[in-house]
Amino acid sequence: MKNKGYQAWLGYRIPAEQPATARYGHYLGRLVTSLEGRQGPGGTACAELLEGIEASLGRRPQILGELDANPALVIGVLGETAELGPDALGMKTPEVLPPEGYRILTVRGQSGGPDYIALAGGSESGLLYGAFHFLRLLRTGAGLETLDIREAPRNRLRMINQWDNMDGSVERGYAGRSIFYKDGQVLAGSQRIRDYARLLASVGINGISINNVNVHRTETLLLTELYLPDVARVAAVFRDYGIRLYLSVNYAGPLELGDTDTADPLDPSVRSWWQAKAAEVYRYVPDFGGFLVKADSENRPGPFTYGRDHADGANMLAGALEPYGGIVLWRCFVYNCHQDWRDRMTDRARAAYDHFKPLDGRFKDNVILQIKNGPMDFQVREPVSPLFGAMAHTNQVMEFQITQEYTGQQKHVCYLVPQWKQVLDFDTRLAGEGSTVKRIAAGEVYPYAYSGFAAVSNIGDDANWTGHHLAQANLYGYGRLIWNPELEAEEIADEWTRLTFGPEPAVLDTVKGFLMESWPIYEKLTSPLGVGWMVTPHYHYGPDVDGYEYSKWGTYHFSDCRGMGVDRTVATGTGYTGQYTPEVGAVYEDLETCPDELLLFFHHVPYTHRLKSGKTVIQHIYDTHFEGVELVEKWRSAWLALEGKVDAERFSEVRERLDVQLESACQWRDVINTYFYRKSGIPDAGSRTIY
Ligand code: GCV
Repeated sequence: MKNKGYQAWLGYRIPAEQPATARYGHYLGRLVTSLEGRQGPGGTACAELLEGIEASLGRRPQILGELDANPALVIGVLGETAELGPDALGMKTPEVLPPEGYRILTVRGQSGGPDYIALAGGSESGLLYGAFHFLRLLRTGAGLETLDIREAPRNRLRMINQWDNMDGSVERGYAGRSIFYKDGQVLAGSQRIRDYARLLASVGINGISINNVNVHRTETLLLTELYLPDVARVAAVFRDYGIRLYLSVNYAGPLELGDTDTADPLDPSVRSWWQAKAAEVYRYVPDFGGFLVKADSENRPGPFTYGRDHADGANMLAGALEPYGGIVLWRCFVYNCHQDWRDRMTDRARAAYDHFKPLDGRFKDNVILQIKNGPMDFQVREPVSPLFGAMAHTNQVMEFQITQEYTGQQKHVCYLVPQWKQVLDFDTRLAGEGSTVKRIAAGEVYPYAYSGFAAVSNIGDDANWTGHHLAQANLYGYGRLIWNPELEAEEIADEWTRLTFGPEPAVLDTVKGFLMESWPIYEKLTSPLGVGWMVTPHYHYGPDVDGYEYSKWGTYHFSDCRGMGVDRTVATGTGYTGQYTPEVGAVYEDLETCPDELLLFFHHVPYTHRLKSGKTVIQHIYDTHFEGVELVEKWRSAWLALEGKVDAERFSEVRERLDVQLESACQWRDVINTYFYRKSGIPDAGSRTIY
């Protein structure tokens, strides 16, 4: 018997008390389709509907090749039959569906006409997304009588990046071992991979890179005959779910495999090696997505070694993939990781912009720069990267981190959709007012040939995929949000909770409440006012205020007996604020207008500096740390009150994690408060216990 969390949000339980469900039999007893048993996303859509409807109705629908006089669900690609034609679906040309879009319409039989539900995709992938939408409706007990839905994804690329290594470990993985590899082998035939593809497709993901961006010796061999047959098998699984497969590649691959003497991107032997490699990969995987590359970053090889720049490097790979329609996702996480902490003017936050902005216009059309959402590294709170949107002539995708490296490692609940939502809504002003991140990512501000999102996955082989049951909400939420960035974080939390735990009001309110409070709680405990990095080095869990302070990583808070924070102003600091448009930069530059939550990211201030909230910085630190623990204590009682309302397995597994979270919260409170009390000598106005 699998863990209750294994089905995640796809359990297809129907709430028995919903009156609407009693009427499902009217349409769902019969499925009109030509896709049964077929391979590809259309066949998958059909299989998912059959299984999901059977779980709802208690019986499998009858399959028909054509609609007759009786009500039915009719599925297929738009225009495939008259019932699925633009006229029947009330769609006047030219407003046809984009390939990944779908239409769901209840066609009420008027004057003797047919009575059916049409589910049409712009392509088979669109149909699959529509099928999952339809099943969400069933699972939440929605009525079917007046469906009138038209959906299409706002973003073209909707990717997941696995940071899985072939020894079975997962870099920054907090949910067990890899589902893709074990002991140097690809688990190509694994059911787990298929079930994962299904989870991803159900929230609209259309691309996946299956190995860590840090590509070591064994993973370099993924591009060779040794492993390409396995890669092809994995690609075939994802293909059935409309998801294209990508590989992370080692920039120095030809050199490290001993096939060339150099990895210089302008060297003819290197260029022809990659060309031959691309041809070989496409022989195995004809719809291969392309390469993801981490170059000249954190000691990985790259074009800098040869005096070349990143446009030279990326274009060389892009040229090799071009004949096959493949793309290069080139990461911009490039900075000096051997910095001298004594040097206060070198600013890691500036690095991506300084490296890449001057290269705008030099990249080939099939290169996409992949830019982390913040200028540092997936901290609890960072401003939006000034590079995003700053290159009008270079395709870009934004990279999020679903795995909770700096946000509680799936021991703490930390629902990240509200954080991402703030990023998406941020107005860069790069092409005037309204140049929000979500519009740039969707290719609505500049005519990018490719754009969208990528994110680092949070799953492993733990029975419930994500370690913490509630961390599933982040994987779900990522997919839903990048499909439609207008969705609210709370709406997604509500949807996920209903699908995962059912409609019981007490459970719904409590779980949704946890999700919505969770990021602010983690911020209260760990990263006052945008400063970040006060974590145990390397592990990034638990407090160690000076752990990175005298290190080479460029991640400092500069706390002394008077104050703290990083001066990133143009006037007196590193000049980082100057990388934003003047309107945005001015807001951060000025202490008066800089938002409290980012104050210490942009300014070094005395502990007695008064925030907009009216509190001093030091009192804010004390208060938020006490509040953080109190809130987690409240959560614990709230969860205990759900005993009997949540299945015993998930109840006790979540309770265990909450105990861990509470203990960790106390540690954060006491270490941070004590550290800053000892540094500043300023007592807490509330006279609470500080050590
Ligand atoms: C894959 C951070 C993480 C690394 C990660 C790196 C990256 O530095 O700590 O584990 O490496 O980001 O995004 O490349």
